Amino acid sequence: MKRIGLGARIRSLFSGGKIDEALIENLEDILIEADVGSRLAAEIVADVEAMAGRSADRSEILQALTRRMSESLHAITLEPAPDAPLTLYLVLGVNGTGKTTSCAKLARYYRDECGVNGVVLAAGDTFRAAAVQQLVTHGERLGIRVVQQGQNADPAAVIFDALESAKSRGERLVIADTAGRMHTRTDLVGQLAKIDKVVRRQIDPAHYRKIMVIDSTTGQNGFQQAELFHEAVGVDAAILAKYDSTAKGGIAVQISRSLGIPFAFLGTGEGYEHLLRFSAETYLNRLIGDMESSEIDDDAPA
Ligand SMILES: Nc1nc2c(ncn2[C@@H]2O[C@H](COP(=O)(O)OP(=O)(O)OP(=O)(O)O)[C@@H](O)[C@H]2O)c(=O)[nH]1
Ligand SMILES: [Mg+2]
Repeated sequence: MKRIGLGARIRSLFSGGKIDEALIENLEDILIEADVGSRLAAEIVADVEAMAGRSADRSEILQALTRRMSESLHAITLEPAPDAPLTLYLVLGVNGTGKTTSCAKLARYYRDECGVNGVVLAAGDTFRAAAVQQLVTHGERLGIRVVQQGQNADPAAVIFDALESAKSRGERLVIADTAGRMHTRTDLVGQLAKIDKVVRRQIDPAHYRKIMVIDSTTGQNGFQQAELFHEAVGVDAAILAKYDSTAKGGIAVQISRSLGIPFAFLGTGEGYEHLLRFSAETYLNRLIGDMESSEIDDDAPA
């Protein structure tokens, strides 16, 4: 899949060579369109303007841009501690962001790439029968055990069951899916807080993380989602999903900078292996791209 990256747009902006007021305004617009957020966009542009005074060239401008964005990004490595008997990752977010797919990707990643012995999936989205089935299907394809109690079961009970059975089997990581819920629905977000409260009694908080999945194609709305979930339950880390499907994705900078939520992974496709560990470099390479190439090829190895 090809997309026109920010870098290509910025490159064409500077192709005339002359750095004037119109160009600076255009740069600000491009950054805002990429969901970097108006405040940070203004800061970056102020940097560029300062450089323009001493006739900066294109590569210097890209450097300033990359540096400013990098400074705003927090990355986190999420891995079960080697000495932890059991770790729980609770995956949450609004509807359709990529939670269930991310649960499956995480299960594969921890088993195959981190060598975690005993990874279990918990079907904590009990709102729809199809949601349970979706996770069960992933489990079958991956050869990973899925704990489920069917539709309408209490999600906290499903996760409890997963933790208890994992303990007795000596398994080390439970990844729990949850139902998608609108961030604006306080009752639904409240239910999540309840799950969190119940679960906290069963697992050592040092080995329990809440991971929010943000859909990079939803734009500015992703910021409000993160803000409200963070207020309600405290988000430990985020996954920026569907990063392959947009030339935007600047929302991660805003979320990281304003809310202090670190990013752990990037979702870069629908396949199980389409999960990259988040780093400012990987993220910005894809967002801004290489000034020398006009397109980012998502099929290329990361
Ligand atoms: N291109 C692309 N598609 C993705 C990615 N992650 C998830 N998807 C797709 O997004 C759609 C929704 O994914 P789900 O995992 O079902 O999302 P969800 O958050 O569990 O949805 P609900 O349970 O309905 O709230 C599916 O078609 C996935 O294949 C990604 O990183 N890239
Ligand atoms: Mg789901």
